[in-house]
Amino acid sequence: MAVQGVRDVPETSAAVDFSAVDAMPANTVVLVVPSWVDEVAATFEGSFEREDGRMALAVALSRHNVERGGGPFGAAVFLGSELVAAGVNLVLDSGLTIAHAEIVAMMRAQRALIESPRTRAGAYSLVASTEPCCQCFGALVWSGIQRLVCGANTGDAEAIGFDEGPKPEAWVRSLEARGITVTQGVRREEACAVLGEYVRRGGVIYGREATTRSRT
Ligand code: AZG
Ligand code: ZN
Repeated sequence: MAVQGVRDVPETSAAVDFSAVDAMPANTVVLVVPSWVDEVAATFEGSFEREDGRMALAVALSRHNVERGGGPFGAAVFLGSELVAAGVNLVLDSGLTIAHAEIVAMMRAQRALIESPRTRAGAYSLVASTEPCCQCFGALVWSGIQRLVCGANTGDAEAIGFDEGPKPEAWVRSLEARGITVTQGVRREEACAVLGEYVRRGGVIYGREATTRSRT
């Protein structure tokens, strides 16, 4: 694994307190979601009644993450119009290459449901500022989520240098065959603007060379 001093990434490190993580025993894996993520979601001025409004939150999360030196991706899990969990890409903060925005949102949603099970039935949706990479595509299949809503597309992420991995060419059809509906291109321009802003700021394009935060 290539080692990158992620703590040197501007702004991100200052915004995150790693002391709790560093105090954890080596047989634990901890993903700390910065408190601003839930603050952004809680103070978001917009309606989640429509898909478009739910995507506005995912894109806003991605934008805030870029402003804090994180990767240009945001996601959220909804039950109907109710926000269950918000996520941003935390690869650079955590040194964990799986910490994509969609994974963070899905893991947080699953944890929220363990802690307070929803009695209301309904379809869960994952709203992602960019279409899922191969990893998040796989995780989505096992999640029980029934709707995927995407902003920017895979080509948009790859155009700025991200490697989104080997997804099946007919990935949308393969999700739909498993009962997961897919909507693409919602607020794509805004989501792409965040990808562009990441490049403009000289953001790190991490990928197959694993990104590891050292304990310093
Ligand atoms: C990514 N693609 C998506 N959709 N989300 C993330 O968090 C990513 N990180 N790298 N590629
Ligand atoms: Zn991913």
